[in-house]
This record gives sequence, C-alpha cells and structure tokens, in this order.
Amino acid sequence: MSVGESFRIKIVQTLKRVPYDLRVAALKEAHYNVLRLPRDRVYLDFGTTRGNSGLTDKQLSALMIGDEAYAGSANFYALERVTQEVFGKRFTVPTHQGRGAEHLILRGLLQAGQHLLTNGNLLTLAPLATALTLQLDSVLGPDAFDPRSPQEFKADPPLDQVEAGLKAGGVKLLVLGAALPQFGGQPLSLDNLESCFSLARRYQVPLALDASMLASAAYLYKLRRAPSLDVRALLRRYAQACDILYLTGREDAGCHTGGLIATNDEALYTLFRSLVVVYEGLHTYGGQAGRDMQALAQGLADLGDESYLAFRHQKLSYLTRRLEEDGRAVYQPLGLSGVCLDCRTFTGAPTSANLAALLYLVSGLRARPMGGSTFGRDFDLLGLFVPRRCYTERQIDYLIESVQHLARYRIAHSLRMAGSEPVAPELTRYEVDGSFITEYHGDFLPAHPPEPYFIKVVEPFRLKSIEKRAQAIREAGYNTFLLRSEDIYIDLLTDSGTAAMSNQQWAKMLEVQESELGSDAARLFHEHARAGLGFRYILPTHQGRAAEHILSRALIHPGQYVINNMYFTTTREHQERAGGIFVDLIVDEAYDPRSGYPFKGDLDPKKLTAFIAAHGPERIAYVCVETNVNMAGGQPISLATTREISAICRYHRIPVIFDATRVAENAYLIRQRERAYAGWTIKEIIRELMALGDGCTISAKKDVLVNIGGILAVNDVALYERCAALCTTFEGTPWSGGLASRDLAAMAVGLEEMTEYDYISSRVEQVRYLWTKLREAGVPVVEPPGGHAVFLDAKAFLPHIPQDQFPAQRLAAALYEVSGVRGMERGIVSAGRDPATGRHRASKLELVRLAIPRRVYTYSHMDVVAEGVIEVFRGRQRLTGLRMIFEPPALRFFTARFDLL
Ligand code: P71
Repeated sequence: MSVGESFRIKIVQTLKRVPYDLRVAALKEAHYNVLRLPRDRVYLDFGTTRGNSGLTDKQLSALMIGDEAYAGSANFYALERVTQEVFGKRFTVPTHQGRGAEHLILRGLLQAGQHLLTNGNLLTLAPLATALTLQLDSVLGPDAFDPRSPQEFKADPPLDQVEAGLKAGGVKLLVLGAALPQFGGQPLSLDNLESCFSLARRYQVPLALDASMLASAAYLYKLRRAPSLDVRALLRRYAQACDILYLTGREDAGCHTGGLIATNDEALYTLFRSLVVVYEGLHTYGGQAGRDMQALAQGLADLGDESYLAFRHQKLSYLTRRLEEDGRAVYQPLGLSGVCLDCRTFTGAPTSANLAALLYLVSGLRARPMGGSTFGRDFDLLGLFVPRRCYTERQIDYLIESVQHLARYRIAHSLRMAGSEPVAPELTRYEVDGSFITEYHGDFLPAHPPEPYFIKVVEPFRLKSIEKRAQAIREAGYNTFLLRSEDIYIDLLTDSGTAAMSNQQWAKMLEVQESELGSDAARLFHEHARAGLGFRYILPTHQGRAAEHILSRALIHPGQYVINNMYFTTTREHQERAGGIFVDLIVDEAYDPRSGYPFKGDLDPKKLTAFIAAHGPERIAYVCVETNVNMAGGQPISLATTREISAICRYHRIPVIFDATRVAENAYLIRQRERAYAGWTIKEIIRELMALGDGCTISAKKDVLVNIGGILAVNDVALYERCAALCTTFEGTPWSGGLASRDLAAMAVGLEEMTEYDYISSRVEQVRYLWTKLREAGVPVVEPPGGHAVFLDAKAFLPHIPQDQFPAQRLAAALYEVSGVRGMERGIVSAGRDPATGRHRASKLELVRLAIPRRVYTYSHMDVVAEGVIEVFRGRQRLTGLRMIFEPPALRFFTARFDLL
C-alpha cells in the first residue's frame, strides 16, 4: 500500500531551475562551498532541515494573530500553556532560536574552564563552548562511527563513560541531544536518557535535553522499542527525564525561527529569566516576535501528529532504499533528518565537499558536506537532509537520479580549503587549481519531471476509519456532495476553486489596495486578461456561472437555439433560463468512452452546417464552444476544427463564444496532439484559439488558479455595454464584478502562471499518470486522458446496475467508503430531467469524475487514489444499485438523496 502525504498543499512557492552557467558562476562566487550559495541559486535544497519546513495552515494563521506587545504578550502565555501540556514543564523562557537557549544554559550553569558532557550534540554547542571557554567532552559509542552498524540508538552515550566523567568531578552539566542531525537524525533512547538522568541526579549535575527533534526520536523509539506507546506519551516521558528541556523551533516544531527553555525547577527558571533579558529580550518574548511564539506554540501542539511522522519515516526509508539499490553506502539505520551518504563509495573517493560542489553543478541541488570538524574524527558524510513538509516524492526522485548521474562526471582538481579552518562549515572557503570538473554532460530530465514548485503551507488531514466513512456516506444519502470535508481523505470532487495559490499570488493580494471603484488590482486584472485572451472588453464576475448568467441574458432572445459541444450543467441552466433552446452538436466520438480520438471536445462542423441549413442562422443566438470539455472527460478541442467552426459562423454572422474555463489545459493538449503547434508557447496557442471567437466566459476557479472569480470577455462594444449594465445589477461594479480587489490581483497573477509550460505540463501529466495506472489495472476509464480529471466509466464498471439505479452515483459512494477518496457523479443524476417530458434524461455517458485540484496533491496521493479505485473494482460484483429518495427541482445532483436497493 502506498503512503500519501498526511496533508494537502495549500500554498506553493514557485520554483525555477537554475541554468548551468548561472550555477557555475554562483559556485565560484560561493568559493565552492555550497553552504554559501544563496537560496535563489539552488533548485532543491537538501542542505539542512533546520528552518526549512513548510508551515501548517494553523501555523500560518498563528503568524497572523501575533500579539506584539513588549510585555506579557498573549502569545507567550499560549506558548507556556502548550509547553506545560506537551512536556509537563511549568516554566517557559522563550529564546530567539535553539542556540539562544544553549547560550543561556551554558552561561548560567558553567564557568570558564569547566566541563560539560554531550552525546555528540555539537552543531551549535561546540562553537558556543569555544566562545565561553568551556571544555566540551563528546562521548558516543563506537557504533556511531560505523555507518554499517545497525545499532538503533546511535545517539546513546555509553553509560560507563558518562559515569566516569561525572565521577571524576569535572563535568558540571550534561547536554543530551534527542537526535543528532549530523548523523541524519540518529535518536537517543528513552532508556539511555533515564539512566543518564539518574546518574546525573546521583552526582548532582543538571541534565539538559535538546528536544529540537524529540518527536522524531520518540517516534523511532516507539517503532523500535515501544510499539504500544503513543508519541504524545513518549514526549512526556522523555521530558520527565531532564532538569532542563530546550529546543529550537526550526526542527520538529516546523518553525522558521524561535526557541525556548522549559523547566520545573524554580531556581533554574529564575536564573534563566535573569539572563534572558540581557541576551535575548524580555522574559515574555525572549527575542521572538509575538507571531513566532504563536507559531511555535502551534508547532509544539502538533508534535505528536503520528500520521505525519509515519509518512516522513516512510519517505525517508524510500530514499534510503533507492540509494542502496544504486550501490551507495548509506549511514544506518535511518534517522529522521535525512539520509547520509558515505563518500567512500564514490569512485575516486572524493571528499564530501567535492561531491557537494559536483552535485550542485550537475543538477542545482544542495546537499551538506560533513567532513573534518563535524565529527571530530576521520569521517566524511554527504548529508541529504529532507526539509519537513516541503518536497514531494517526485522531487526526492530527482535527488536520487541526480546522485546516480554523478557517476558520469570526473573531478579534475580537488577543492583545497583556503586559510585555516573556520568556526563553522558555512564559513569555509575553497580554492581549486584549474577547472573543477573535466566536462559538463548536460542536465537530465526524468520521465516525470518534478513539480515546478515546492510546498510553502500545508493543510493536514487524516484518513477516518472505514466504520466512520460508512456512516458518513449513509448519512449523506449516498451523495458525495453532502459529505463533510473533514471526513474526506483525498478530495477529488472538483478542480474548481480548490487550487493551492502561489507565493506570488499571495504577495500581490497583500500589495493591492481594496477599492470598489477602479483599484490598482482592477487595472492589473484587466491588463492581464486582455493581453492573455485578446478580447477588447473584460468584466470580472464572482465566478463562472455569473458570467454565463450575464452573457445568456445579453445574447439570447427567447426561442433562439444555443449550440454547444456537449453541455455543462450551469451553462445549460442559464441558457434555458434566458429562454434559449439548448442544442448539443459535439462530435460522435465524444459519446464513446472507448474511442481514443484526440479531440473528442470538438464541435462537429457537418452537424453545425446541417443545423444552420435546417433552422436558419437568425434562429441561433450563438455557438458556445467549451475548451477541454468537462462532461466529455476533459477532452480538448482542436485549433483546426475550431477554425472551421469559426469560419462557418462568421459567414452566417453567428457569434462564437468560448467557455474558456480550461483553456490552458486545452492549449497544452493542442501542443501535444496537434502537430502544427508543437513548437508554440501556451500563450500563443491560447491567443490563436481565442482569436477565433467573439468573446468568452471563464470560471477562473479552474485554470486561472484562484479560489474564487470569473471572467466575461467580448469584442463587441454594444454587447459589452449590455453586459456591463447586467454586471452592475447582479454582481458589482464593472471594475470589481463583486470581488474583493485581492481576488482580482490573484486572478491577474494566475492568468500568467497558468500559461507557464513547466506548470501546465506538470499539471496535465499528473492527471495522465493516474489515468495510466488505472488503465493498466484494467479499470474502465474514459479515453484518451483528459486535462483535469480521470473519468471512470460506470456503465462498464458496474454493468449489472441498470442506469435508472444510478451506477455512477453508487460507484462514487463506494469509492469514498472504501478509500476516503471523493469523486463526483457525472451521469444520469447530473443530466437531470427533460423540462418537456419530465423524465430522466438518459445520459449516454454514466461517469464518475475524479477531478484533480491544481498543485494540491502529489504523485504519492495519486498512487493512493489508484489503489482505492482498484480495490473497489475488485469487489464490484458485490455492489447494488440505488433508489432516489429526495429530489430537488433544479441542479438536482447537488442535494439529491439516495438509499441502497
Ligand atoms: C466543476 C465545476 C464546478 C461545478 C459546477 C456545477 C456543478 C458541479 C461542479 C464549473 C464550470 C465548468 C465549466 C466548463 C462553467 C462552470 C461554472 N465546473 N463552465 O467542474 O466546469 O463555473 O462554478 O465558477 O460558477 O466541478 P462556476
């Protein structure tokens, strides 16, 4: 069984590859030390986990409720409360980061020349000890320095050495790291910590526990030694076995800054409180902004989230396995920071510094070289540290492939350290005599390129039990529209309004001014919409159906025909409400789920000519051409056929109006499937297509990558005037369309982002990936793959259920129950009743749509979805039909209820 992320993506940070010549220049400028590279010169960053996490949505909102009072901030009390709940420690002293905490602890408890003992928790402790002229004794067992030893708790210091240090009387403080990042996050066991604590008690030496990675350690402890305990309980047990607990918020708590010291000892508390005001800030903020304390409190409250820890463990195991399969020696066993490569297994035995520089040149990835002073002995690892909630499996695959690719390169001249060894590896400079590598063999592109963005903010979710799901779907009347979002695991109900927005979209939203009358956002939106679509007049609307409403009223005389390529529910509803007679003239192939015809969305020119001949052009209000026809399976229209349609209509003076809701996906599929346009940009194809029409309506909640918004665009000034008047009546001013200015800003940016080739290809290829998996398993799906969704053919899936027992409805309900995945019926229920006869419209297609939200789910999620569908497919014989027990008058699929037959 695949393990999907325990979250969906909420905000993405768009990502660009760094071209080779820029990499060469950047590496030189960084003195060949990859740790000195600026982040914008790095493609994917595996240099550290620290402070590199994606935030949870709750942490993001915590940043918004920062109480920036100088004294007594509400956020401090929130932090104090969480520390009490999670660790059972009464007193909290906030610090700016972990090293702020370490500084206060060392300074408060030790005097110059005194000894402290640690289990190799050296990263920030060692430079501090040097600065304060303290003696730092690092003790670890021999296993820690043997990458192949399977010892499960390599951070455990040997107890005899600890006791010897304490007995001799020299050691005045024990500092134990719960996990050691430089070894990939090797954990400290609870047993060892408890033994150390009783030794420390006996010798009356305080023990400080670095709990920055305590959740990781506790999870590995549970896995390896205490399967019956839960992580929350273990966090408390670990925390009990120390006098002082301290941490940086930048590891397991998933923050970008912040730290704290916590204790139950009032004397220690008083001591740290007197120091914090000198070095950090007041004792109720400790050098953190109020918002950072609140985000830290949230991160700590979520430390016990085992579904995330399990996911992380599974993905890092995958990374390890793949690297080992490629013959790389990997430091064992797995920790939860990342995976460390033993550099000795590379041919020519280069150092980690050389390998890190080479990896960067080859693929733009940053890894962390750890040799020399990192371990205080002859030991050289290349750390591949995987930031939390940040990269997808595809991006991890890219890392694996980059490491494989290294074998094609030879280092011509090794790096030499320039000057004496500095305090920290981030400061090292290297020199090289001559050129660093022999020659460059080009970037490589995997079959499934990594997503062109990484994760900035996530929304955690979890899979509810099968019993809960069975109850939920029963209570929802077997209608997936009536399920609560919190009961869903992976939500493929719709790709509408569900996209993750980008950092650029959010930035613009904050930048623009709110104004009903012609804001800067309105101008920006108009410029981008006009340039992107090529129409003269633009009106924003609150969403797609609002644009359809206005256009239908403005363009249809009651009794006129409106010609469509298949139908969309809201489009037809508004055409009919305006008095139009709906006509569908899509090509016949669209109704054959088995047909692999590449442009099943096309309107049929022969049918159109015949219809015009039969009824006369003046009886036709307009021809509505939908891009990437939703109900046909996300099937594209071609430029060639649309050009024919356009010519016919121009000849007869019939307006052509696009429903350009999914125009970017359509443009991508034109580029793929219509040879003449193979070399065109997405922007060029969109303009070429739109130039064949007289206007368009758009639900911006799809391709335009926003959560709310719509667009109406026309060329004719008189039509525009009518629409603008209707817009003011029903929506808002013609500048705002009833939207907040920030929503206009998000649309403006989205209109650009949707045309970026790397984005749109990654989007459509992800859909195809799911489609391929299902088809290979024999599941009946609509062919060929569409742009936004995979459609299950319920007639073929459940041939034993007659259409009036709603097979697609049944299938959608069963899929939810079995896997927690939500899809949508697109068959006889959606088709509704014929207004003339009052009978069900026996739709030719009986489908379940699995619509993929944009930038929200990963390939791992797609694996989980595929397995769910396949499981339902295996048990399909057992499914029976449904009977409708409640039916609303319009758009019945939204709220109809059913019962099992
Ligand atoms: C989709 C939706 C949203 C939806 C609407 C109605 C029933 C179920 C789900 C909306 C579209 C669309 C096309 C081609 C216009 C609209 C309406 N699609 N044209 O696919 O796909 O836009 O939702 O913004 O009002 O789940 P709107």
